[in-house]
Amino acid sequence: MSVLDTINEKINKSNSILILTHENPDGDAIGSSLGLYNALKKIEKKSTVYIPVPDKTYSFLPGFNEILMGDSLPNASDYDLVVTLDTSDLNRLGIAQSFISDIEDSICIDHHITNQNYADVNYINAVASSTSENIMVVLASMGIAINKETGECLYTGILTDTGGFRYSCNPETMEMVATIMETGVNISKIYRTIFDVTTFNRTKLRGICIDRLELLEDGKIAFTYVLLDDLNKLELDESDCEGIVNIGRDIDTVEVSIFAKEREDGSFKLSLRSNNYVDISVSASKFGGGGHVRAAGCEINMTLEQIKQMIVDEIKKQLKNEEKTEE
Ligand SMILES: [Mn+2]
Repeated sequence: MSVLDTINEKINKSNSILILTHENPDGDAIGSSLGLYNALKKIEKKSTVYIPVPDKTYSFLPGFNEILMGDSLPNASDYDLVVTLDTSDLNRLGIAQSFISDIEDSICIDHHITNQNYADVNYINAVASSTSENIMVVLASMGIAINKETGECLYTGILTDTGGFRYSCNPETMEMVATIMETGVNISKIYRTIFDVTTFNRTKLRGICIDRLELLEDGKIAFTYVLLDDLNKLELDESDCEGIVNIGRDIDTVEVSIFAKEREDGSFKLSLRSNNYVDISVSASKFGGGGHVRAAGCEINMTLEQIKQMIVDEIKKQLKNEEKTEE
């Protein structure tokens, strides 16, 4: 029996399903969870989504208000199947990880190549743009047609994990979006809600960062920062700094963009991005951080001036090495 057939069978015979996803859930985590939830609702299958702290950005999604939130955990004995989504290893489930052993049956649906296969059945398709895309495949194999509610959730997952269709897209991704559009989902409205709509104070914060933006090394490195004081004055928090690192990254001459953000304890959190040839995860790991080739981060407890000098020196070395290999 194929993995999809086994998933189909387990869901069909289950009486009550608990849907879980990773901590600090992103659009794909919340979108795939609510997408599955709405699809199961349509076939009158009882399910609950539990997310301790769901990002309010996604509160427009159908079913968001029915998410079980906070520290009051669901009762394991109320469920006979747990489905984890977009979660590559058990630790990423945070306080919800005990449900994998406490509930009889488990399914994991994910698209991370690093997935640990910790569930009874694991459907891991790392070629897919998102877990939401994998949910589309699972639903199709179960013969469940996508309705508008499910479509809005899954579209949001695909949209956010592809950075607005900028990367990780396959022809299948676009075909799935076409299927979703046929249900009447307003894709422009969702796109605008997620990527364009902001607040006055967030815009002011970006202004401060643009003002402080510096270019170094013939314009190859961009540097800017946010202080706690800026956030306090504008009544913003760390989450409002999302995307600021891209201001530098989008400049034509820039290869590496650095964004430093002061934290409560006086240390700085650095977001690092590269465009074409620098493996920025190498620099991040030298300062105890990590990440991906084009996006990484680290935390350093020093003054802003010291940090800037250290990180810029390190990136300069890497720029020189990469230039040598380019020749
Ligand atoms: Mn994902």
